[in-house]
Amino acid sequence: MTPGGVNSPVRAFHSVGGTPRFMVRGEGAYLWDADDNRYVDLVSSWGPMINGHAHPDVVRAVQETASHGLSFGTPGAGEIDLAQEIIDRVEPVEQVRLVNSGTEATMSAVRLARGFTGRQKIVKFAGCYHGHVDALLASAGSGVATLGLPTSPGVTGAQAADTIVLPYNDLEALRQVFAEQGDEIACVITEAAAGNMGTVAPLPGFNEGLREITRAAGALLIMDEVMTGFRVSRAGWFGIDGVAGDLYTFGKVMSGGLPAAAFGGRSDVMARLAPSGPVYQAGTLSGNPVAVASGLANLRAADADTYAALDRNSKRLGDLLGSALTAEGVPHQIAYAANMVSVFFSENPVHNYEQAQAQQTWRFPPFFHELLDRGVYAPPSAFESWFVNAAMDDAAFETIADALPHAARAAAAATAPEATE
Ligand code: KE4
Repeated sequence: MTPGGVNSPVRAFHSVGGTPRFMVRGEGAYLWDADDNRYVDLVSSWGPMINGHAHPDVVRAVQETASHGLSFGTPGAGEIDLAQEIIDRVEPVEQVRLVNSGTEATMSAVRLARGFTGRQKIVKFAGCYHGHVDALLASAGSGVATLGLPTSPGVTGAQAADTIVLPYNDLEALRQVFAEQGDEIACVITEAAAGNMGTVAPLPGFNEGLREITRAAGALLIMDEVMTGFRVSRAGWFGIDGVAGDLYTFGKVMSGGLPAAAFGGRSDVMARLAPSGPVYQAGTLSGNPVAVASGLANLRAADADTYAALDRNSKRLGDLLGSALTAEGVPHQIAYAANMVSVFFSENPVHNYEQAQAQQTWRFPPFFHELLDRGVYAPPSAFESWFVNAAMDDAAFETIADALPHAARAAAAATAPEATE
């Protein structure tokens, strides 16, 4: 019926084994599966649900908007309000175009950067995932890393020929590439903080270096904030380090859980987009009134207390993870990028994809399943970030704290697979 039984590979539990849970309901910090098992949700739909599931303001906004019709294919007031909310929050963003997924956002932003600069080459970093755009799937993170795919069949040499892949957090490698071919490079696209190889924060000065090197060469800097946007602060990662990109991509939180995403940035660059300019980009359901209502309500429900709760809950989760694994003597790193968090089964800190891949991933499946069996739904992959939400209360953390010693013991007892010839 559906390849692999899922509509997105990382949901298939391939890297952890077992049977994916079919979730039927979410409320606050919890999900329920089709067998009425309850879980504390640490995936939050891969980011959007910062206010928890079925937040009343979001549900009401969706219900009210839907009652007036679902889609008109015309401009509508809601899309202006959502664009304004994004512009008000992220100072370098002067104009916004709404789309339906993060993939569409990054695909469109890269096309715009090429159109604006008249250049062809793009730079991305290994382990960063920017959606399943042909030109960006090389050495990608998330599901590509989870399934151990080097890149993806179907992406032709021509489509990837202009993509330069460098190690994340390596400014020297970037300087070298720009010294050799800087005048051919349209853009550098980076996750403002990497969350798709596990959580890997930019080292101090890395994002500043990207800004300086791209500006000097007349290339654009695309900050992919699909995951970090409106989660790590009300202004996303820009609110953390203040490094201004030329273009941004957003999704997840700004969708409230419905299909909505966006790209935006400098008005002189965005002016090149059709119909103002020649760079074509379009979408039947772009700015869909119901999706826009969901995103707007989700953003408006996220006040200072929400962001304080996200920060507090992320630290509390990380502390619980660390103490349980330490108690069982399991080699691990608890990695943070603001309030994004993940665990690497590694003796050493992880600053790039090669180091992430070197972790003892074989410890993850038993760890994951012990949590799952005890009512904690963690991301089913060692190459993902864990997502807290503001609805997590003491009861939720008690469930996590009760499950973790069992999960840590399972991780400790895990044995490395026989080395294959
Ligand atoms: P979507 O096309 O999945 O809406 O967004 C792609 C994307 C772009 N940029 C970043 C930084 C992202 O994290 C993503 C999507 N993230 C993954 C989670 N690691 C989506 C989960 C999935 O593929 O099912």
